[in-house]
Amino acid sequence: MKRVYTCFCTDMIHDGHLNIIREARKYGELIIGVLSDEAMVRFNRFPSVSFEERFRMVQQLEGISEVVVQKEIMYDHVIGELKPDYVIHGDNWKTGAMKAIRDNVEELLSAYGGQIIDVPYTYSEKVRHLDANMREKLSMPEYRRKRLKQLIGLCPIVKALEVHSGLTGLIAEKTIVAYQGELDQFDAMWISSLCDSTAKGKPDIELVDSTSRFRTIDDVMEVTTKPVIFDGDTGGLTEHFVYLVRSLERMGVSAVIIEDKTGLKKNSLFGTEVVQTQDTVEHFCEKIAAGKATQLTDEFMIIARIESLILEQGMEDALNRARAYVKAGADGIMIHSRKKDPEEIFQFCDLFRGENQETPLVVVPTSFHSVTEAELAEHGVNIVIYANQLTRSAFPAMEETARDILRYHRAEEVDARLMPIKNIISLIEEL
Ligand code: SPV
Ligand code: MG
Repeated sequence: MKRVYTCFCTDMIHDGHLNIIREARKYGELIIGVLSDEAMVRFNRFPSVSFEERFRMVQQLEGISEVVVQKEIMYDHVIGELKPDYVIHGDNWKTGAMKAIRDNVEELLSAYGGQIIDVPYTYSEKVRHLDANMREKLSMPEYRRKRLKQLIGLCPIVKALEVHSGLTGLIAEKTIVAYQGELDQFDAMWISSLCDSTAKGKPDIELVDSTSRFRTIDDVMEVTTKPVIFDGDTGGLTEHFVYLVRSLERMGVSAVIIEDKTGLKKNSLFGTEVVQTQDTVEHFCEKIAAGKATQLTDEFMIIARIESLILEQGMEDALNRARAYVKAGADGIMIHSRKKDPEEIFQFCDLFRGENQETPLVVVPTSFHSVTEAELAEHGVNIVIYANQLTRSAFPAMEETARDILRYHRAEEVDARLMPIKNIISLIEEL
């Protein structure tokens, strides 16, 4: 009896999967691998049911000889172990990022004469409907809110990308790359005060009011499913912050990060070039505690951002504040720096982790951008935020286009570097 292998990374069984099973059985006995949650979040959507349930769901299918766990996206391990004669898959893996997986399987099978069976992908109305429902579920506040905590538990490091509109939200939601034999995507989205203000042509000084910032969150949430981390600036007055917490929680935001500054807040990347005042430990702790006392769900996170290194107050001050903020109830610590190299960030993380292994650590490597995610994870960082790169890449491109149209009095010269309208339209789905 020949051996056929397929991998399921799905929350529900539909006609497409049943078709694969039917086809596979024509070739031999079928072993199904169920992809781990860790691997699934790297290129697919977040599983809306637990791994155990997904495993049981596959076990209950008829006509299968064995169900195994597939831990990694790439098949090296599982093919090495099972040595299947065939690997069967929907032919949708022939294009896009998933092609990297097919290439990997092809190479592994060719080493011993195994073969791929590509089954035409089932594009039925029912499958489309089930898929849309699943996505809709992931976007609901009660499912989305808790996802950041779930991801911290799953990923070596959670990657958040700055978004400030529906369109940038779609980029964070849909961009998947295959590079050097790995697939990857962003896990979460950061609603930056800097970029949200910049998109409105305003300075980053807590001038854009919360109603307007909520509008941005709503625009993003309407077209995405990934969890949102909100840049809450200083959180404002404690009496106002508690209302902010309630509103964000209700919307399904996963976390708010507030920074320990007071008075007129300026962007941290100005450092000591402008007047910025750090809040007292006591007052900031009161704000954190008030927020924690207000929130209604266990999942919502209030992350305290320490500005001691930005304001050159020293490592000891940063660590003292971290201890105090955690004691006051902070669910995470963001440590910021505007140094070019990550040394002081590493130092803080190592010292903090020496005494606290639990509290999530967040960093924003804008200045110290040479640091890799793997290095950050080694120093105990849980969330990395790419806080402004989308805005900074779009701005010069748009400005150059405007200049060239003025220069040449027509649009031909710029056209070759523009995204075709067709591609923009295909990014945006219609119901
Ligand atoms: C933001 O993105 O608005 C931030 C991060 O607060 S930083 O600009 O580095 O201060
Ligand atoms: Mg900010």
